[in-house]
Amino acid sequence: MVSANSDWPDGRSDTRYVAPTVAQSVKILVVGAFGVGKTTLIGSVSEIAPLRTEETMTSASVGVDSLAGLDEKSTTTVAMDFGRITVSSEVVLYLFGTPGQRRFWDLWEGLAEGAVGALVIVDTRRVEDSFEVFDQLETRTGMPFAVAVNEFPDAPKYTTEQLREALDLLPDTPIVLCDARNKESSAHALITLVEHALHHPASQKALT
Ligand SMILES: Nc1nc2c(ncn2[C@@H]2O[C@H](COP(=O)(O)OP(=O)(O)OP(=O)(O)O)[C@@H](O)[C@H]2O)c(=O)[nH]1
Ligand SMILES: [Mg+2]
Repeated sequence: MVSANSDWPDGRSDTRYVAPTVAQSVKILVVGAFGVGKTTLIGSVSEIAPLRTEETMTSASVGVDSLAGLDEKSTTTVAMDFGRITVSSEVVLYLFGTPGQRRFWDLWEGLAEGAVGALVIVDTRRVEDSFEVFDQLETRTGMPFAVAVNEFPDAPKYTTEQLREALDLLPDTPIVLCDARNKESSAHALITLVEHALHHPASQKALT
Protein backbone atom coordinates (compact mmCIF):
# COMPACT_ATOMS: atom_id res chain seq x y z
CA MET A 1 0.00 0.00 0.00
CA VAL A 2 0.96 3.63 -0.23
CA SER A 3 3.15 4.56 2.67
CA ALA A 4 5.01 7.57 3.85
CA ASN A 5 8.61 7.00 4.79
CA SER A 6 7.89 5.37 8.15
CA ASP A 7 11.09 3.30 8.03
CA TRP A 8 13.49 5.93 9.19
CA PRO A 9 15.31 4.60 12.30
CA ASP A 10 13.96 7.39 14.48
CA GLY A 11 10.41 6.91 13.21
CA ARG A 12 10.40 10.16 11.24
CA SER A 13 7.88 10.58 8.49
CA ASP A 14 9.90 13.12 6.58
CA THR A 15 8.96 12.57 2.97
CA ARG A 16 11.57 14.94 1.59
CA TYR A 17 14.04 12.06 1.50
CA VAL A 18 13.74 8.49 0.29
CA ALA A 19 13.74 5.98 3.18
CA PRO A 20 17.07 4.20 3.73
CA THR A 21 15.41 0.81 3.20
CA VAL A 22 14.55 1.65 -0.43
CA ALA A 23 16.62 -0.59 -2.71
CA GLN A 24 14.82 -0.13 -6.04
CA SER A 25 13.78 3.04 -7.81
CA VAL A 26 11.42 2.69 -10.73
CA LYS A 27 10.81 5.36 -13.34
CA ILE A 28 7.27 5.61 -14.68
CA LEU A 29 5.91 7.75 -17.50
CA VAL A 30 2.41 9.22 -17.18
CA VAL A 31 1.02 9.99 -20.64
CA GLY A 32 -2.31 10.83 -22.24
CA ALA A 33 -4.08 13.28 -24.51
CA PHE A 34 -4.63 16.94 -23.65
CA GLY A 35 -6.50 17.49 -20.38
CA VAL A 36 -7.10 13.86 -19.37
CA GLY A 37 -5.75 14.39 -15.83
CA LYS A 38 -1.99 13.63 -15.93
CA THR A 39 -0.96 16.58 -13.76
CA THR A 40 -3.89 15.91 -11.42
CA LEU A 41 -2.91 12.25 -10.95
CA ILE A 42 0.76 13.00 -10.22
CA GLY A 43 -0.27 15.78 -7.84
CA SER A 44 -2.73 13.59 -5.93
CA VAL A 45 -0.32 10.72 -5.43
CA SER A 46 3.06 12.40 -4.97
CA GLU A 47 4.55 12.43 -1.48
CA ILE A 48 6.75 15.39 -2.39
CA ALA A 49 5.46 18.70 -3.70
CA PRO A 50 5.18 17.85 -7.40
CA LEU A 51 7.25 19.78 -9.89
CA ARG A 52 4.92 21.27 -12.48
CA THR A 53 5.47 23.28 -15.61
CA GLU A 54 2.00 24.73 -16.02
CA GLU A 55 1.38 27.74 -18.22
CA THR A 56 -1.83 29.70 -18.45
CA MET A 57 -3.76 28.96 -21.60
CA THR A 58 -4.34 32.06 -23.67
CA SER A 59 -6.58 32.95 -26.59
CA ALA A 60 -3.81 31.58 -28.85
CA SER A 61 -4.93 28.05 -27.97
CA VAL A 62 -8.56 28.62 -28.92
CA GLY A 63 -9.41 26.22 -31.72
CA VAL A 64 -6.19 24.29 -31.08
CA ASP A 65 -6.68 22.75 -27.61
CA SER A 66 -10.31 21.76 -27.09
CA LEU A 67 -11.61 22.58 -23.60
CA ALA A 68 -14.92 20.75 -24.12
CA GLY A 69 -15.87 19.17 -20.79
CA LEU A 70 -12.93 20.84 -19.01
CA ASP A 71 -14.70 23.86 -17.53
CA GLU A 72 -12.17 24.49 -14.76
CA LYS A 73 -9.05 24.04 -16.84
CA SER A 74 -7.04 27.24 -17.29
CA THR A 75 -3.46 25.94 -17.51
CA THR A 76 -1.60 23.28 -19.46
CA THR A 77 1.67 21.38 -18.99
CA VAL A 78 4.37 22.65 -21.34
CA ALA A 79 7.36 20.51 -20.34
CA MET A 80 6.77 17.88 -17.67
CA ASP A 81 5.34 16.92 -14.30
CA PHE A 82 7.46 15.17 -11.70
CA GLY A 83 6.46 13.38 -8.52
CA ARG A 84 7.51 10.54 -6.23
CA ILE A 85 5.67 7.81 -4.35
CA THR A 86 7.07 5.15 -2.02
CA VAL A 87 5.00 2.02 -2.65
CA SER A 88 6.71 -0.32 -0.17
CA SER A 89 9.63 -0.11 2.24
CA GLU A 90 11.92 -1.10 -0.64
CA VAL A 91 10.43 0.42 -3.80
CA VAL A 92 10.01 4.03 -4.81
CA LEU A 93 8.36 5.22 -8.03
CA TYR A 94 9.51 8.36 -9.82
CA LEU A 95 6.71 9.75 -11.95
CA PHE A 96 7.33 11.77 -15.10
CA GLY A 97 4.27 13.30 -16.75
CA THR A 98 4.39 14.36 -20.38
CA PRO A 99 2.54 17.28 -21.97
CA GLY A 100 -0.66 16.25 -23.76
CA GLN A 101 -0.44 18.16 -27.00
CA ARG A 102 1.14 16.79 -30.14
CA ARG A 103 3.34 19.90 -30.53
CA PHE A 104 5.26 18.92 -27.38
CA TRP A 105 5.75 15.25 -28.23
CA ASP A 106 9.41 15.53 -29.10
CA LEU A 107 9.95 15.74 -25.35
CA TRP A 108 8.75 12.14 -24.96
CA GLU A 109 11.97 10.51 -26.02
CA GLY A 110 14.06 12.15 -23.32
CA LEU A 111 11.41 11.66 -20.66
CA ALA A 112 10.97 7.99 -21.59
CA GLU A 113 14.63 7.06 -21.20
CA GLY A 114 15.05 4.49 -18.43
CA ALA A 115 11.31 4.20 -17.72
CA VAL A 116 9.94 0.71 -17.05
CA GLY A 117 6.51 1.51 -18.38
CA ALA A 118 3.79 4.08 -18.97
CA LEU A 119 0.41 4.76 -17.44
CA VAL A 120 -1.88 5.98 -20.23
CA ILE A 121 -4.73 8.11 -18.89
CA VAL A 122 -7.89 8.12 -21.00
CA ASP A 123 -11.01 10.33 -20.85
CA THR A 124 -13.98 8.37 -22.24
CA ARG A 125 -15.62 11.59 -23.48
CA ARG A 126 -12.76 11.88 -25.99
CA VAL A 127 -11.51 8.35 -26.56
CA GLU A 128 -10.42 9.18 -30.11
CA ASP A 129 -7.87 11.70 -28.79
CA SER A 130 -6.03 8.78 -27.20
CA PHE A 131 -5.36 6.89 -30.42
CA GLU A 132 -2.35 8.98 -31.39
CA VAL A 133 -1.04 8.71 -27.84
CA PHE A 134 -0.98 4.91 -28.14
CA ASP A 135 0.69 5.23 -31.57
CA GLN A 136 3.30 7.54 -30.11
CA LEU A 137 3.98 5.24 -27.19
CA GLU A 138 4.34 2.17 -29.35
CA THR A 139 6.43 3.75 -32.11
CA ARG A 140 8.66 5.97 -29.98
CA THR A 141 9.17 3.88 -26.86
CA GLY A 142 7.90 0.29 -27.23
CA MET A 143 7.55 0.17 -23.46
CA PRO A 144 4.83 -1.79 -21.64
CA PHE A 145 1.82 0.21 -20.52
CA ALA A 146 -1.42 0.05 -18.54
CA VAL A 147 -4.52 2.15 -19.15
CA ALA A 148 -6.20 4.24 -16.44
CA VAL A 149 -9.66 5.53 -17.36
CA ASN A 150 -10.12 8.80 -15.47
CA GLU A 151 -13.82 8.86 -14.72
CA PHE A 152 -15.13 12.41 -15.13
CA PRO A 153 -18.67 12.74 -13.69
CA ASP A 154 -20.37 13.37 -17.04
CA ALA A 155 -18.34 10.79 -18.96
CA PRO A 156 -20.08 7.85 -20.62
CA LYS A 157 -19.54 4.56 -18.76
CA TYR A 158 -18.13 1.56 -20.58
CA THR A 159 -17.08 -1.86 -19.40
CA THR A 160 -13.39 -2.62 -19.49
CA GLU A 161 -14.05 -5.11 -22.30
CA GLN A 162 -15.77 -2.41 -24.39
CA LEU A 163 -12.84 -0.11 -23.75
CA ARG A 164 -10.34 -2.83 -24.63
CA GLU A 165 -12.06 -3.26 -27.95
CA ALA A 166 -12.45 0.48 -28.64
CA LEU A 167 -8.78 1.12 -27.84
CA ASP A 168 -7.65 -2.04 -29.64
CA LEU A 169 -5.62 -3.25 -26.65
CA LEU A 170 -3.95 -6.62 -26.25
CA PRO A 171 -5.69 -9.06 -23.88
CA ASP A 172 -2.96 -8.72 -21.25
CA THR A 173 -2.86 -4.90 -21.17
CA PRO A 174 -4.34 -3.89 -17.80
CA ILE A 175 -7.24 -1.39 -17.72
CA VAL A 176 -8.31 0.23 -14.46
CA LEU A 177 -10.96 2.82 -13.69
CA CYS A 178 -9.65 5.67 -11.57
CA ASP A 179 -10.29 9.10 -10.15
CA ALA A 180 -7.11 11.08 -10.76
CA ARG A 181 -7.97 13.40 -7.86
CA ASN A 182 -7.94 10.53 -5.39
CA LYS A 183 -4.61 9.38 -3.93
CA GLU A 184 -5.56 5.74 -3.31
CA SER A 185 -7.21 5.38 -6.70
CA SER A 186 -4.21 6.89 -8.50
CA ALA A 187 -1.79 4.72 -6.51
CA HIS A 188 -3.80 1.62 -7.43
CA ALA A 189 -3.49 2.49 -11.13
CA LEU A 190 0.28 2.97 -10.80
CA ILE A 191 0.77 -0.27 -8.89
CA THR A 192 -1.24 -2.14 -11.55
CA LEU A 193 1.15 -0.74 -14.16
CA VAL A 194 4.25 -1.66 -12.16
CA GLU A 195 3.07 -5.24 -11.60
CA HIS A 196 2.43 -5.55 -15.34
CA ALA A 197 5.68 -3.88 -16.40
CA LEU A 198 7.89 -5.92 -14.08
CA HIS A 199 6.95 -9.07 -15.99
CA HIS A 200 7.72 -7.51 -19.35
CA PRO A 201 11.09 -8.32 -20.96
CA ALA A 202 11.54 -4.70 -22.12
CA SER A 203 11.62 -3.50 -18.50
CA GLN A 204 14.51 -5.59 -17.30
CA LYS A 205 17.13 -3.19 -18.63
CA ALA A 206 15.52 -0.26 -16.83
CA LEU A 207 15.58 -2.14 -13.53
CA THR A 208 19.27 -3.04 -13.41
N1 LIG B 1 -14.21 15.94 -12.29
C1 LIG B 1 -12.95 15.60 -12.47
N2 LIG B 1 -12.12 16.54 -12.90
C2 LIG B 1 -10.82 16.19 -13.09
C3 LIG B 1 -10.36 14.88 -12.85
N3 LIG B 1 -9.05 14.82 -13.18
C4 LIG B 1 -8.71 16.05 -13.60
N4 LIG B 1 -9.77 16.89 -13.53
C5 LIG B 1 -9.82 18.28 -13.95
O1 LIG B 1 -9.62 18.22 -15.36
C6 LIG B 1 -8.75 19.27 -15.79
C7 LIG B 1 -7.57 18.68 -16.54
O2 LIG B 1 -6.68 18.09 -15.64
P1 LIG B 1 -5.08 18.16 -15.81
O3 LIG B 1 -4.54 17.34 -14.68
O4 LIG B 1 -4.59 19.54 -15.97
O5 LIG B 1 -4.89 17.38 -17.16
P2 LIG B 1 -3.53 17.13 -17.96
O6 LIG B 1 -3.69 15.81 -18.60
O7 LIG B 1 -2.35 17.31 -17.09
O8 LIG B 1 -3.59 18.28 -19.03
P3 LIG B 1 -2.43 18.80 -20.04
O9 LIG B 1 -1.13 18.80 -19.30
O10 LIG B 1 -2.88 20.19 -20.40
O11 LIG B 1 -2.46 17.88 -21.21
C8 LIG B 1 -8.38 20.05 -14.54
O12 LIG B 1 -9.23 21.18 -14.49
C9 LIG B 1 -8.66 19.10 -13.41
O13 LIG B 1 -9.04 19.76 -12.21
C10 LIG B 1 -11.30 13.91 -12.37
O14 LIG B 1 -10.98 12.75 -12.11
N5 LIG B 1 -12.58 14.33 -12.22
MG1 LIG C 1 -0.72 18.48 -17.37
